[in-house]
Amino acid sequence: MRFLFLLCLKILEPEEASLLPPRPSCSITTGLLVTGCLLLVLCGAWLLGTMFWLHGPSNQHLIPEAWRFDCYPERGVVVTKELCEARNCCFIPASSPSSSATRPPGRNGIPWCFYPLDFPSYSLVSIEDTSMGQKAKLVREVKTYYPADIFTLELDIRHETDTRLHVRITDPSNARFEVPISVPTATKKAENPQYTVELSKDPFGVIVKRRSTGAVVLNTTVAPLFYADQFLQFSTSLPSQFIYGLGEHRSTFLHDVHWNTLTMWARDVPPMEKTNLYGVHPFYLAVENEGNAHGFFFLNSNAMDVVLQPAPAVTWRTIGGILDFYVFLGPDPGSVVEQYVDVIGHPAMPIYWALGYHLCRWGYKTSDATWEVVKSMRNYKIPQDVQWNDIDYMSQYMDFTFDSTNFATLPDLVKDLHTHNQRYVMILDPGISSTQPQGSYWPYDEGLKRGVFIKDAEGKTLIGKVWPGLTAYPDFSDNVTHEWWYDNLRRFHEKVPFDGLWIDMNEPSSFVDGSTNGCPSNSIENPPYTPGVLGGLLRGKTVCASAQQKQSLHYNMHSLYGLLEAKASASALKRILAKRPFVISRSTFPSQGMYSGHWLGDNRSQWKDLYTSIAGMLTFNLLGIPLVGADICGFSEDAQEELCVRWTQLGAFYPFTRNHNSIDTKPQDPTAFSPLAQTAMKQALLLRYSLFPVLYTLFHHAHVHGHTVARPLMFEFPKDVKTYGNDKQFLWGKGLLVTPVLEAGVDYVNGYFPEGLWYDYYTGDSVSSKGEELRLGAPLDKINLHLREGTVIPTQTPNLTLWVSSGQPLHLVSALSGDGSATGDLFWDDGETIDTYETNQYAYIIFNKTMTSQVLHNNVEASNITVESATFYGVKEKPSKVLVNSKDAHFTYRANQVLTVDDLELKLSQNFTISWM
Ligand code: MIG
Repeated sequence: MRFLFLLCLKILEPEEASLLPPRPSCSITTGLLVTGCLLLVLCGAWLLGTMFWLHGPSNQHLIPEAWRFDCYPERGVVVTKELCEARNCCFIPASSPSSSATRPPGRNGIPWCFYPLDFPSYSLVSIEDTSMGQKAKLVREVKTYYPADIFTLELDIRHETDTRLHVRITDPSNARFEVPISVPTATKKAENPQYTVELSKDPFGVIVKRRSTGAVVLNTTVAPLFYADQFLQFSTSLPSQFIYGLGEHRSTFLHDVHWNTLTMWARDVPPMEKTNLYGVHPFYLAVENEGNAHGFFFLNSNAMDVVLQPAPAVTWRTIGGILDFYVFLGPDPGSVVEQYVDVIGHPAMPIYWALGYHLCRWGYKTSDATWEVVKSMRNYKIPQDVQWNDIDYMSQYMDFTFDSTNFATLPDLVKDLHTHNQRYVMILDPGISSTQPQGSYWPYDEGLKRGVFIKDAEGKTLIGKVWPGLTAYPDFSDNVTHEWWYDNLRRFHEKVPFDGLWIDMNEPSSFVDGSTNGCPSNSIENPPYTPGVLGGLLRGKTVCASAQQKQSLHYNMHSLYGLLEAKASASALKRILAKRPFVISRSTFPSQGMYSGHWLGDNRSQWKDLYTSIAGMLTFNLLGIPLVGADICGFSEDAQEELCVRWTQLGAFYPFTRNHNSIDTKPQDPTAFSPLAQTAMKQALLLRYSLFPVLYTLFHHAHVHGHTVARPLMFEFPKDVKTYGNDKQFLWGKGLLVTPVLEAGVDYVNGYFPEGLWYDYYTGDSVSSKGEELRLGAPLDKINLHLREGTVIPTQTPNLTLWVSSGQPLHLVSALSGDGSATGDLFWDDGETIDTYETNQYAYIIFNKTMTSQVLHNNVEASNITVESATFYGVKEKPSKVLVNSKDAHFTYRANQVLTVDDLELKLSQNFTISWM
């Protein structure tokens, strides 16, 4: 099978392609030959060789269905032979049932109209070496079927690092829109690149291989290159069907490559499959057959389709900007993510309480009602760090106001939270009410004065509609707007001393399409090709594509709105609070992690949504936004008790853990349920709080090294194919495995355990897995947790807030590997000062071997933290003696090979050793 793919690929190689006749002939022989190719799958590779020689140049008809690249992607058109041939493409109704009449050809099925191998593309006409690699000139002779081809292009290949290749294709005679995020500028060509780059001249193409294995990680010769003003397209083969990333979409973690079109264009819509959602992330991670991984980042913000097909191959089809992409060579999945975030920016280190439990809902009718919930959480002694308010707190849903009747006590509530070491976060929507009497609403008056709002095509303030009625939209691509946003926040903070911000509706969302005056009719609003955006129009539920922003047309800037709002919000919070800013954003774009976290939007209180939240969480970790979680217990619909318990258990392991609920649904905070359910939820949250040192340290590694926090099993076991599709379990870091219950009415769960020793977190019982599925007991009050051999984690006695928890003594838990070793670490600082790592105000301790602690860095008073106890899982024989810093110590040993040493009172700030004999 693999051999066949290689040969089919071979057919597409440029030398052969250039021999083909200039006009496509999609005649009857095509059918025969296609059948021939299918036959070959059955009859073996030597036949293919024979066919190849026999049929020579006419073998373009051998293009197997999986390798047909769509020549007619337009939706809502029934593609006929005539329409197709007018594009000089091949028309062959596909054979398989997946292309039946119910699916219009060209959409999510085998394309009936596809490019012949000799479809005109660009050719490379000159090339020169540069200090970073090569520059070349590309020329197209024949125009495409889209207007405004750019016939001459410049190709710039930069060998930026040994694991990072950067390719840009630009129009040398006209500047085009480029995404305004800052990327590293390399100045020296990589010396030992892990990749090779080959260029095909005619047709032009880039082929990137992994040097060590020869694996083809990129090959753009598989389909023609398009570079028209509003239609830019290229395709590449993929080395396997294992591809991840490409947010934001509702799907399994591992993408389906069977004619799966993922459209990207920020959109306010409750998550559903095959629909563009809130954020845009044109990045994928792919696995090669040897278990190596690489990444691909297309730095482009225009509306686009990403088409996956079973060849396997991917097509990038965008309607603006330039072609600017990166290839990351990994070779393991974790390093791919590191290399990606080196380009887009590392995620911020969160303020400590960001990792506590957050409680929210839409529909607390008053500040007192909000306060009641906080009080009853305290009464029931359920951990809670942060209380939130949704739009209910505002006066007529206007930003920077609060309802002086129903939320009169809001300032008092916030003060009360602060005296209990708790925090307050409230929502802000971007739409600013434009209809208040002049002089009565500062944000709008001042915004007009400073010219901060997005303009329509004629240069007038564009008016849309959101919760407060008619609204104008701040243009966050303008620094003047950042200053105005800051001024608003500062003024409001004097009234309500909030601690963080929830930025919603920032796709940006509007209840009218375009504007209250509609949108002009032109090629920006109705491009020659519109990607598969929900509703079919760029302006659907947002502002006009032709609207004007400081940096460019909304057409180009649309999907950057959430990123730029988060940037403005984070910088304002830093100035107001002088602490690490806490921002959670609905719309996101690459580099968002530097400014905010993300929640997965308007899910439902259903078991299916519980399950898909894992894929969402893992995908955003891979996209450099580790501070992510779904609405625990579900946003819309009433949450059933059992679901809410299971969701709280899983949610306790979301990096960002917030229970949020829609208006007019039953309360679903932990206090709303039976004592049994409450206890189970409380236990799950206490468990999370006890693991705070682990989580905090993982965020440190995310911030400094670009590691994932919630991590798919395949990241740690990339050679184990059985982990590739697993999105029902995940790890925290390298060694804490979470196996949640995802269905109703069960008291067990099946979980996959990659080969090795695993320890039950609670008991220390070990299981040695050959790489198998195990059935685990899971009564309602339990979430299964396992430690991977070789892991040490620092835990703490939990309390009701992280402020209290984080002062408690540590308990070290070591899961020994077969040879008796284990490693772990701890990052510690004051939890809120900005840039503690960068300015050396932290402690960093590693734990290794059978247990020595090594204080690698100690620039804060971590000395007031002590290590109280250490537990070792997998101590094969009962020790006769345990030594702590060479002194005899008291210990207990259990038959399941668990050794515990108590009453240690070791100072964390000093190296220590625990050993036994
Ligand atoms: O049009 O602020 O996703 O979390 O509760 C709905 C009300 C606006 C959408 C958010 C949701 C929030 C809701 N918002």
